[in-house]
Amino acid sequence: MNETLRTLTLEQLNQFQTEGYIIVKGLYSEEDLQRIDDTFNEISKSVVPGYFEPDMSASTDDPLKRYPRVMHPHRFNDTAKAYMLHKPVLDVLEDLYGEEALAAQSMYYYKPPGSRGQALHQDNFYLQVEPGNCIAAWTAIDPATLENGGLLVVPKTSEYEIVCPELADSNESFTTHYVKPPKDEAAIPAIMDRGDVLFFNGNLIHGSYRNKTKDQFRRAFICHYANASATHISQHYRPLFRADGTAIDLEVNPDGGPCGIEFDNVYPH
Ligand SMILES: O=C(O)CCC(=O)C(=O)O
Repeated sequence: MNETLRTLTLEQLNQFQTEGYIIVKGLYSEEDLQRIDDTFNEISKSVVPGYFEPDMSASTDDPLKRYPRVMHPHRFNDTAKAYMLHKPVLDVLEDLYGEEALAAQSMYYYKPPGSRGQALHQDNFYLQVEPGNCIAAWTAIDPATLENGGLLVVPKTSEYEIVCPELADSNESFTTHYVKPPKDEAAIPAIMDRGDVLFFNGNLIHGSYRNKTKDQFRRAFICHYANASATHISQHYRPLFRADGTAIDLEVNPDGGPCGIEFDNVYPH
């Protein structure tokens, strides 16, 4: 056991470093999960301009019109902010980074029955954390399966460079970017129980298929973090937050990324 690790075993740290992801159990109590359920059930009933803009009258042609993802709930809801800074999650991140983590983003996906997935992509294409990388903490609020459109990961692509995306199939993905996995690498499902947290590296290719069930939502609370020694991030993720809830600002990353400066990579991830 490495003395400097707070919560992970050396084996878990090695898995993250070689595969690009790990699933950690037991970071949330059922009481925490119930509080998250209640908070986002309440949010789903109203419009929050700029962050959650459902079409309340939507007929059922696209279930995501009624239940789009909630963007940056920590900017308008204290419970979301508290769970973005959930200490057991920050402790894992500190082990993964080898330094303190700063919270950059929160999101909540309802992913109702029948809704499209999110094509394969790489998070640090959007967040542009430098030097260092972003890490996602993807918490399953419902069990995540292949059938209900749980998360897919392409192992070891954490070693793959950030590439300029192609166009996604809009019949299957609600986002427009698609990153093709390297030859001979395939996406595999991360099967998770309610409350499990999947941590993955910002270069890792990941995404999700359609929710093929007729009656199950596939809810997830998703946060992205930067290492405290990073100096730059894309402008959409500022300010960041320290564990004590205070805001901290990094410089805006002027780098256009692998597509060049003309490319619209500002789509809010
Ligand atoms: O939860 C999903 O379906 C996709 C989420 C995702 O890819 C992300 O947050 O980067």
